[in-house]
Amino acid sequence: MPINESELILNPDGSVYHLNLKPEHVAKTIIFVGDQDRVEQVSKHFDTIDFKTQKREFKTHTGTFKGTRLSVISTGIGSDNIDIVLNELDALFNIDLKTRQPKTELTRLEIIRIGTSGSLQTDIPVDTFVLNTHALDLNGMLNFYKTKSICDVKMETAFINHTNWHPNKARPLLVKNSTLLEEKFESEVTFKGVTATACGFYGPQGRILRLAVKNEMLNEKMESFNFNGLRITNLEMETSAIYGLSKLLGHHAISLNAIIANRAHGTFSKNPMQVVENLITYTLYKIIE
Ligand code: R1P
Repeated sequence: MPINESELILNPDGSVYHLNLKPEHVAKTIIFVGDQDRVEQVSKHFDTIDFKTQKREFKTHTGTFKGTRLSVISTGIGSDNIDIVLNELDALFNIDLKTRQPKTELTRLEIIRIGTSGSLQTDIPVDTFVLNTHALDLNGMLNFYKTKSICDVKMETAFINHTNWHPNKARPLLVKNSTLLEEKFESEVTFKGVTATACGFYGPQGRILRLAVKNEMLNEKMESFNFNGLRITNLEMETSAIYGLSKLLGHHAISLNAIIANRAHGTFSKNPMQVVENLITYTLYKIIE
């Protein structure tokens, strides 16, 4: 059965609805950044830029870096956007857009997030890099999919008990990165650990300006959580959706974070642009290694 026009929406030129992309516009290795302005910050390093487009917060540049074909796409903020980006990217490769049928031979993409994030640990200071081995979906997005095969139920239960997670909130699902990409991108300069992926920036990450939060202890509980040596290193807003959907769709994914805030110390980087620039260069050279 072909997928209905209402479910897989195409623009008049045949491109996918939100990303404005056709299959030939995208490389199989794709860098995700949150901020649209970070797309240029990455593609300024390319030898060539062969394709550019933008719709809403989704900006894409495709070109080559030292001869390797790459795309860089901005996802905007949040896991709701990741749901759009990953499903539409997968459709470009793994659904025949003419017949609207899934292909039998699937393409596996490599997805690398270059993000910014706040550290929860006193020993992971600002201006460092964190590579996430796992992500804890605190935002509820993955609960809409059948995730049983990809989650670590034991660790989730330990987290629920340790943090007194409210029973009416969506279950925090724990998903893993691609081991292959972890081995490729880790080095002596990367801290490693679990990221917690929140559904907001203030209350959902325990930031109190004028509003009280229900669980004031949540960040401290996350900081002290330890499951067989795995600890929660950082908080951001996309990685669990990237890891979960990539696993379900059969793609490789890794999330690299420039630590620009330290929540335990209450500090913020004096030069966040520089640490992001350093992570971009680090990532590009690791891709071609
Ligand atoms: C919040 O300021 C945004 O920054 C972080 C969070 O995940 C959220 O998207 O990541 P990016 O810098 O990749 O957008």
